[in-house]
Amino acid sequence: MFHLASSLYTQYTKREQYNVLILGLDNAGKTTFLEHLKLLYASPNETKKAEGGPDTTETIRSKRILPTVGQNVATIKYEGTDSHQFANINLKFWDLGGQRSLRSMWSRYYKSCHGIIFIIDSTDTERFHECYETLMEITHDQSWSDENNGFDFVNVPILMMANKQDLPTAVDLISLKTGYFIDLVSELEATDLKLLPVSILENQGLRESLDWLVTRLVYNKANKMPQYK
Ligand code: G3D
Repeated sequence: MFHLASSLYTQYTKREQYNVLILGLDNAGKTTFLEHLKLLYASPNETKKAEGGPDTTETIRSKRILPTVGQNVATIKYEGTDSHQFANINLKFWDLGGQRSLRSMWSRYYKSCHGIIFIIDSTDTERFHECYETLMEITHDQSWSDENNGFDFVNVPILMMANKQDLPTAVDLISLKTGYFIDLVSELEATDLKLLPVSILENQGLRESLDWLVTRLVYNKANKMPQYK
């Protein structure tokens, strides 16, 4: 009886873990994103949920965020805006660094990832084309083919975050979708891709973005099984 109760308890409290890569060019806001998430969501070993809002914006502004050399990893305990939806989910994030020299390492992580967040600096129009090319390389990388019946195309959801929308020089979502990234959006719209406007520094759109991503990760579960912790 004890064993039955114990296994039911374990079954009930077991958490699904999804691995998510945070990619994008250098200076896009990847490290700031991970640091802000750590403030907004509790880690799996903590019980109390951190509160979001202006406080986290102040904290993140006062932090000295250094460019990522190597990798920056953190796990959070996800809690959706509708708390009854998708309980018991951990998200493990990998910020791999965006300098050109580090990008060749990204593909090593594709096989074990369940989703990708690609962050764009919406003010850096000169590098939009580089963003486009980088995303094309990611989505068509050879390493997807091993688990995709030889079809070398991405098989996990991609969330594109158009960051720094708080700045007056930021290009807005409509212009990004219908202008700079029109080819990308039309080429990838049949896949699991979403482009959302955010300000990581100001905590605008972060929870909504994660809600979209988690919905898609769970939807893609049959294709890419989570780990159970
Ligand atoms: P990276 O990890 O992708 O290289 P970082 O990028 O997280 O180091 O961020 C690069 C710079 O962009 C940082 O400024 C950071 O504060 C800023 N940044 C990140 N997100 C936002 C945002 O939403 N709005 C604004 N205005 N700035 C943002 P510094 O000055 O430290 O280089």
